[in-house]
Amino acid sequence: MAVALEVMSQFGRRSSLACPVHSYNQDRFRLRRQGTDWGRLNRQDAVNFFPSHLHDILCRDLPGERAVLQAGTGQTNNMPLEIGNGAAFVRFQGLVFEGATGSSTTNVYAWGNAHDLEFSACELRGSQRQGFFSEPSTSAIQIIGCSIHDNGGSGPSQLDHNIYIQGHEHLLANCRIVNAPNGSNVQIYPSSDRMIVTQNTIVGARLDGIIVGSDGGGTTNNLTIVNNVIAYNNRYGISTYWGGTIGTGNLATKNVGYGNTSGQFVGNGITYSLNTVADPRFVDRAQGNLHVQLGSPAVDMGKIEYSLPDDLDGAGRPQGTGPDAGTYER
Ligand SMILES: [Ca+2]
Repeated sequence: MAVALEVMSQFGRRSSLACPVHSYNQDRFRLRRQGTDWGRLNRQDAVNFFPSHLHDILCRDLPGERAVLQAGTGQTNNMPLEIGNGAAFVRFQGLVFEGATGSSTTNVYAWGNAHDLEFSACELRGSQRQGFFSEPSTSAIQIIGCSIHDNGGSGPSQLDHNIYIQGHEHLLANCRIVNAPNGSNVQIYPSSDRMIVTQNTIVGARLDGIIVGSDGGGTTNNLTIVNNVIAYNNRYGISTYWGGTIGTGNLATKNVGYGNTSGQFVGNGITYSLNTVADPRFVDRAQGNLHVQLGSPAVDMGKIEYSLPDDLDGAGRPQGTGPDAGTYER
């Protein structure tokens, strides 16, 4: 798989990219601004451009704008972003990744030894297959405060997921993850270690809210799923599939599960503790408003050790007597 990164602004006239990144697959990286091809950047260009930020690069939208990174067409540039071997300490903020095409594709593809990446306040939408995909060799990827929705639908039945995550020490937090029409919202499989999934609202997958598992030589160990609201998925809230070794050290606690068609918290290889099965009382699920009403079981039930300093709207956490489960604090 390969990529071309094209950057366009929804607002048309200005670029929305504050800086180019340097850590990339340098033979396959391209920036486009208002139809003007900046050409391929090589590593030295980037070093000259940001000499003091060689190992701490921020790639974000400009104030008031929202950059959209789209896939091209064809197998050589079918993913909006590929970030691989040698990429580290890069933060992507406020960007939209959309429209990955092809038979094996994803809006964001992390591979090789890519590590210490951050995606915050981003949106991943409309991929033909996966929304986000990371290989088992990646580590320390943080996906925080993102909206990840409506990815998948063109792959084999049940094999497209909003997030298909593998690797070590990843964090998935404060995200709104909804509508996976051909799979699960989050698939943690088949190989990961020490991942944390906290304070997400996970709704409306064809299959599970979160599925955890193994296959071949890998397995999923030391996973913590905490402070999430997982509701109205069309199979389980959380479930497991162990095609290989059953994982150890996996814990799901302080989550709210409700309305998942086949069951809420099931499967061996995870210790379930102190989860709640009750209606989270979304404000208006039909209209996509997944804030919770007063009296929701999600309110104040979260573990403070896994709570972020603010919610998806930027409101401070915790409000009231404790942090809420899910993406929104009240
Ligand atoms: Ca609260």
